[in-house]
Amino acid sequence: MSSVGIENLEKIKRRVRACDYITVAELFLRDNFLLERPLDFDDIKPRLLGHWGTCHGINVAYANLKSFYKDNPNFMFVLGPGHGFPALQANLFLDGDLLKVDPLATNDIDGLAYVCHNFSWPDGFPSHASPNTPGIIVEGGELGYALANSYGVALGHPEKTIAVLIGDGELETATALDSLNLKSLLGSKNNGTILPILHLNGYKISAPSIYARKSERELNELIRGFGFTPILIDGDEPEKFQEALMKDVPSPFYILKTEKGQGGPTAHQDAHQIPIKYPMNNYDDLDLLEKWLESYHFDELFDKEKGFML
Ligand SMILES: Cc1ncc(C[n+]2csc(CCOP(=O)(O)OP(=O)(O)O)c2C)c(N)n1
Ligand SMILES: [Mg+2]
Repeated sequence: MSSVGIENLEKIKRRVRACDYITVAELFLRDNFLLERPLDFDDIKPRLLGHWGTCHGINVAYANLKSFYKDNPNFMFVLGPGHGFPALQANLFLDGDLLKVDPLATNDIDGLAYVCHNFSWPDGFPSHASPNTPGIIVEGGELGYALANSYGVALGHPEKTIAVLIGDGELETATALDSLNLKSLLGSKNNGTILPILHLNGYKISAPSIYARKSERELNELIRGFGFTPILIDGDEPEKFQEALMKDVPSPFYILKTEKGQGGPTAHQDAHQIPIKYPMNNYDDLDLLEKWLESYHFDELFDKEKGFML
């Protein structure tokens, strides 16, 4: 029997579904954000530019951490793979954090339309996390700095807990890999707690990541060598994630294993950026996108006037 309440687990799942839907809507849609009529070519952005593959894992991590740490002011989430901005933006919108700095991001259909239409759009939001993103300390685009920046923020702040999501491709950068040594240098009671989460989705752009090709034992030994205790979260079941967060071990290092592009129409190596190429002028692609969006049943999660129902 799980010690995590069923109600909480359901809430986490609904939140992930909502954020996955918004992520896909940001990437593809310029109109018809609630699918109130059949999708048309005119509803699709003419130029599709963004990254899907990393986003489901980000939504899973965000929802689980938010549920566990609630609104603890000393907790912080740092995202390494800033190309996953549509997922980050979906979460900031859902929590009302975007609204605090942007009065147009209201919790209703107008706010949803604003967030989705303007993602990766001229004079709108960029495609990657940027200095305009509320709460940002790591700009998207250049991988590798998330861990080092987080250790910097935690320096002299023992009250802080910072969860840092690192891509498995990102961990191949010299910066990210060597930042694991900061555990020996700065992992003291005078500084805050760093919780690294390796997002083991198997791939970097289209090639397999080195860490995903290591055996579980080999990867665990590597992590132990840096002074951390590896904790595998195999799959995106919130029950497993919550139980992992509850584990009382020194210096945990979570390994979140998901499928790259999970929930989308293509797997792994084809899921990195835009997994459906021509929904703006090809009926098969348009149909595929419509089915993908419908699979989240967003109408159960969002009301036009009242906003999120989670
Ligand atoms: C320092 C650096 N090198 C290369 C890139 C180009 N790049 C963008 S995304 C990406 C793949 C990242 O893979 P991973 O960290 O595994 O993220 P995910 O699989 O979740 O997309 C790469 C290499 C970059 N952004 N920064
Ligand atoms: Mg990866």
